[in-house]
Amino acid sequence: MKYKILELLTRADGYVSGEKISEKFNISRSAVWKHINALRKDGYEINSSTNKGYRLTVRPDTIDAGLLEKHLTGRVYYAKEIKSTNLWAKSAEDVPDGSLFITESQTGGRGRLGRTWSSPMGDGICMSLYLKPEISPAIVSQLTLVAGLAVSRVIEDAKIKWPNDVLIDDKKICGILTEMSAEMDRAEFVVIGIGININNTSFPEDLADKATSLYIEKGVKYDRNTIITDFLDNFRTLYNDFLKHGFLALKAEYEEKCVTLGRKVRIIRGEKEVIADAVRITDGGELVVIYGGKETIINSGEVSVRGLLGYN
Ligand code: BTX
Repeated sequence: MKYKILELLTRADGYVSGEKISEKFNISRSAVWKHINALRKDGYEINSSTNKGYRLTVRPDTIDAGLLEKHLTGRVYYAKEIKSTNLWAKSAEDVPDGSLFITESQTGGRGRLGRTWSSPMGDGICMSLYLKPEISPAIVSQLTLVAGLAVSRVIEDAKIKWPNDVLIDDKKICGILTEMSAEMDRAEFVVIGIGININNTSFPEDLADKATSLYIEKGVKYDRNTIITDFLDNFRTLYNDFLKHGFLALKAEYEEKCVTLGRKVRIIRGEKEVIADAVRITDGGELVVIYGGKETIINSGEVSVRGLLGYN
């Protein structure tokens, strides 16, 4: 119940009267008071005024597992610090479909191809969604695109760099790493690891020119719980569309948000590098490029794509 009240206060523009809360949830005024006090104990600052009611003024700057669980079909696994939420999710047992592994800080955050993901304490969002979709392993990589699209809906001004980065002004604000355990024709489970830079005030020197955070871009601190719940709600809608209709259903929005298209990209395959023009996305979420006068389809698993203009 306290989370229902919290949501009501979060969405309200100003005060909400105790009477309105008690009517809406069919509980007594003293029960409302009890839940408000429980939220205060959790670190929420809630003003109360005899005439006007209650108003949420400050949210605690920690991940609120109970709140997040309301936006999931599975469970929340929370740790203050962990090596990597992807590794944690992959090694956990009896995990219900639609669960979320989340932490305040990773000591060994992982990127693709053995790269690392910087995850300092309390600044960003480091989380891994655990899903058991009934899909072929061949299309699991498309879930990276679904997650990227969900992030881009939640982060203002965000664009997608195919396949797995979300950028603001050509700087990386989010990275996505999708991993799976599969049999020949069926994915057993999929882990979608998502790192989003939220309240970071600066980055280590080697990242400073290519990474950004919401705080750096917008100049205000953001409530991570609100961003995560928005993400989860958007992801669920997109994921259901994807399971029902395939990536095709999301392609138009993805192309609209994708900054890779129309640019020159560098395609790196092992030691080999070619410069190509990125032209479109296929119905299966692959990137179509032109080089040497020919169209080639690039699958997200096999290459790194770097633009020639700046980092992207
Ligand atoms: P990626 O290989 O595309 O990007 C990794 C590269 O991005 C690094 O080599 C570095 O240049 C740069 N980078 C590192 N940290 C940051 C950062 N905080 N912001 C911007 N750029 C950075 C992208 O891989 C996939 C990242 C997934 C991270 C999530 S966090 C939760 C989950 N657990 C886990 O271990 N990984 C995922």
